Amino acid sequence: MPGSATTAIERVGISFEPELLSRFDGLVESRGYASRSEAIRDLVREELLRSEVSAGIGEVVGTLTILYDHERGDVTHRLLHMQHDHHARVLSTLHVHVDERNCLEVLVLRGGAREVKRLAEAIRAIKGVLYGQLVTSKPSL
Ligand code: NI
Repeated sequence: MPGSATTAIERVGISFEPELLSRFDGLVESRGYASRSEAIRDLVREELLRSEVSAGIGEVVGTLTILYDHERGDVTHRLLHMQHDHHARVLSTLHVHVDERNCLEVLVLRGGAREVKRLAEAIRAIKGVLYGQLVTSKPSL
């Protein structure tokens, strides 16, 4: 990448039981990794991310996908107010009218890991929201 600093690489040795290594090699091949190292690095990043997000550490970016029945109670009104109350964390929304009653919405969120998780839980808990799934990442890994 132009302008980016050269990243130093440190080598480590990892011991595997043959059975575990064989299964891991199967995963490396099925996912199309060029090397075991690249696969291990991705797994480590993923686990660090999961651990830090679940501990509420740092800033996250992510999406909350929800499905709701817009005919149910005042769900549309509540969703709108919730998003305006947290306008600094809701960067964008995509709304699709799935059928006569159901709406699919994808919210792009950014903020502290704990706050984003709480906001997602609060939205998920609104009566009429039938499904909600939060996917988060760090702004950089
Ligand atoms: Ni709709």
